[in-house]
This record gives sequence, structure tokens and C-alpha cells, in this order.
Amino acid sequence: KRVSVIGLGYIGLPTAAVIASRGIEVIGVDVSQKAVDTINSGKIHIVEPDLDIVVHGVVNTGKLRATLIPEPADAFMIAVPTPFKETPDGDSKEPDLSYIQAAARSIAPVLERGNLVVLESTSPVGATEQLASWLQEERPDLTFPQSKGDAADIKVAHCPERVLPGYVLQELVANDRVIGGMTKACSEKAIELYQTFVKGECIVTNSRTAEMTKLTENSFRDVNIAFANELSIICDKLKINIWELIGLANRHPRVNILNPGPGVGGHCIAVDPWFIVSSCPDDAKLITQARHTNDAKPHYVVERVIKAADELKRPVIACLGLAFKADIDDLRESPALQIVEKLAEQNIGQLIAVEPNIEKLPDLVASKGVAIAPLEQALEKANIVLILVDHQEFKMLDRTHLVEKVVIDTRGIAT
Ligand code: SAJ
Repeated sequence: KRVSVIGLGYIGLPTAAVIASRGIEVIGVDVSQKAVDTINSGKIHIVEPDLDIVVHGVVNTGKLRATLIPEPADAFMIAVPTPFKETPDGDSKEPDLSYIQAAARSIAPVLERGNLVVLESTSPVGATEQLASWLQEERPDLTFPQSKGDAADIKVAHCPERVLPGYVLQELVANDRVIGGMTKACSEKAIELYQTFVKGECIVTNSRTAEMTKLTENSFRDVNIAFANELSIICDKLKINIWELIGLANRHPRVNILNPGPGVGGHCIAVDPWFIVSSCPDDAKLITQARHTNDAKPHYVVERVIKAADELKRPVIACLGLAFKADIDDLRESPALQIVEKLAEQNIGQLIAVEPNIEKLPDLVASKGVAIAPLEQALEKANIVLILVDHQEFKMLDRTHLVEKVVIDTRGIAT
């Protein structure tokens, strides 16, 4: 048996490596020559704990090999990005399926009767059927589930990834999986594949429900965080400590409010709800509002800092954290980075960023005069301490360093 994983990014590479570690031959395919070369030399081009060790091992034993051009296999797993793009009116966002389409075009020539194609990328409802249509267009000589049902030559399913960055290797194996085959036979074939490496339960549904399940999980989190973010602004006005409040409310057996923060970042929670909105814009009112509430939070934090800075004379502002969440180095779509960038444009004082997980400041903020320094050094100079990420190092911070400073704590770790 041979498995091909298309897209060797944050999801595809760990998936390929874990399957290969079960002794199955895996061919990874990526459009980036650099990614392919890095993997073939036994190294990795992304940051994820312990992934380097696993990849090194499976490349050494020959179980994982990366290529630019797909080769024949029994199963193809597509793990390419599904970003969004602005709608023409600029009011909303819609999914961009061009990477899935490109993946379909690239594997179509090597597809053979009896193959399984699984879409892992988070996708809007209907994307799996769309993928099958693209494949059918390219390969009129083969039959697909939309026309032949269970008897189709090629089986197609959606099995959305649901791993948490930072815990990918554990969650890939331990999490339950939703298996959404386009037909019963598609689901059965997909389960066979997932059972080679998943210890969690594999639960069968259809492809549309599987697509919606993934979007629902991330929207649930987004809406809950929006509730917390809205509460935090209300509590600032009413002079109530939001962290104490949530702690108290969560003592109720049926209340579980998430944490407010400087905004919602990353490539999932801030993106996926838009896929529901774009399918049903008139009905997804709460989901749309949650997106707007969370997107507005960084601006609220910027306003608070400007106000505090106005009361001091060109203060030194230590900005603790740039990553999109705790204990990772990922700055993409990070509200913390967005806040520091906006503050730098305001020219209200000297900004020092502290980000223990990176070595070099991104140009975006470095070019605007922001400095980077280790925690102690930044705190020594700072008049205002702005806590943006709850990194472990910041949580262990000696509180005496904060005495006589203005502390703006968006993560509730100093209170
Ligand atoms: N955040 C808060 N308050 C919270 C929790 C998170 O402000 O209480 C913020 C974080 O700081 C971050 C953003 O939300 O900026 C997203 O972080 P996250 O930890 O909630 O999620 P991701 O984006 O790292 O991963 C999510 C996960 N989904 C769920 O937990 C439902 C993961 O399981 C998914 O696989 C992943 O999205 C994905 O790929 O879709």
C-alpha cells in the first residue's frame, strides 16, 4: 500500500510522517522545491514540537519521500490551504478553493481504478463534491461517486483535520475523526486508511456534514471568544475584573466561558466561520457578528494604550509577545503583531517587543522603529507594560518588576 499526501505544510507533513512511521510507504507532494529538498534531507521547514525527529526517522528508513510531481498511489490525501478572499463588495469573505483545484489537476493524471481521494483541508460545504467534479472533468475515463455511487472507480471522502498547533503529533493519533464519504463505500475505504494511524474513534457521516462539523467546531470557539471579548470591554467600563468575573461565572456547572484576549489570530478560527457566512450570509448573523467583534478587539487595545501613553510623556512601552497564541513562534494573522504595528504608526513613544520564540523582528514592525529585547531588559526600561501573549515565560514573571508601571494585560496573567 502506498499513500500520497498533497501539501506538506502544518497538516500534511505531520500526517505524512505519522503514516510513514506506521511502516506505510508515503509520497509527499508539494509545489515548493525548497520544502521538498528540506524534507528529503530529513529536515523540516515548519515549527512543530518533535516533528523533526519523526521526519528524520521516516526519511532515513525510506518510508517518506517528497516530490514535486504526484506519482501513482492507493490513497491521496489533500492537505492544501483554503484561505479566504474578500468578496467584491468588501463586506464579507469567501473561500478560495484554487489550491484544491490545483491539487485535483495535479493528481488526476496518476489516478487509477480503486483509488481513494481524501480532502483534509478545511472546506466550505460542497467542496468535496466540487473536488470530485474537478477530478471527473480531468478523467472522463474513470467513474466517480456523483454519477456511479458506491460502484464508482474512485472513492472520495472529506476527513477534516482538527489538530491543535503545538500538539499536532499527539492529536493526529488521539483525536476522534469525522469520516465523510460521498457514499458508504467511500467512507469504508477512508476508515481503513485512518485506522492505520488513528487511535481515536472514526465516526462516519456524509461529506457535507463532515465539512460543516469542522466549520462548526471553529465557529463555536470564535463565538465563545467573541462573547468573552465583548464582556471584557463591558467590564473595563464597569470597573470589574473580567478574569475574576469569568472565574466566578465558570463555577456554574453549565457555564464555560473562554478567555478574552487581544483578538483572535491564526489561520483557522479567524477564517473558517467566514465559510459558513459565505454559504448562508442572511442566516449566519451571530457568526458574522462574532467575527466582527473579534476583529475589532485589537483596535480597542490600541486605543487603550494610546490613552495610557497620552498621560505619560513619550513612554517606553514593552510589548510582551507577538505570536498569535502562547508558546509558539507563529506570527501569521497575529493580533499581537497587528497591535504593535498600529502602535508604531502612532508615534506615541518607544516600543520594545519581547518575543522569546523568535530571533529577528519581522520587517513589518522593525522598519517602523520597534526594537526587540529580552524580557528583563525591556521591563527595566518600560513605563507601560502591554501583555499580548500568555507565553510561559511571561506567566512566570516576577510581579515585582511591574510595580510602579502601567500594566495593560490583555491575557489576564498579571492579575
Ligand atoms: N484565543 C482566545 N481565547 C481563548 C482561546 C483562544 O483569545 O480562550 C485566541 C488565541 O490566542 C488565538 C486564537 O484564539 O489567537 C486561536 O487559537 P486556538 O488555540 O483557539 O486555535 P488554533 O487556531 O490554534 O487551532 C484551532 C483548533 N480548533 C478548536 O479548538 C475548535 C484546532 O483543533 C483546529 O485543528 C485548528 O483550529 C484548525 O486547523 O482548524
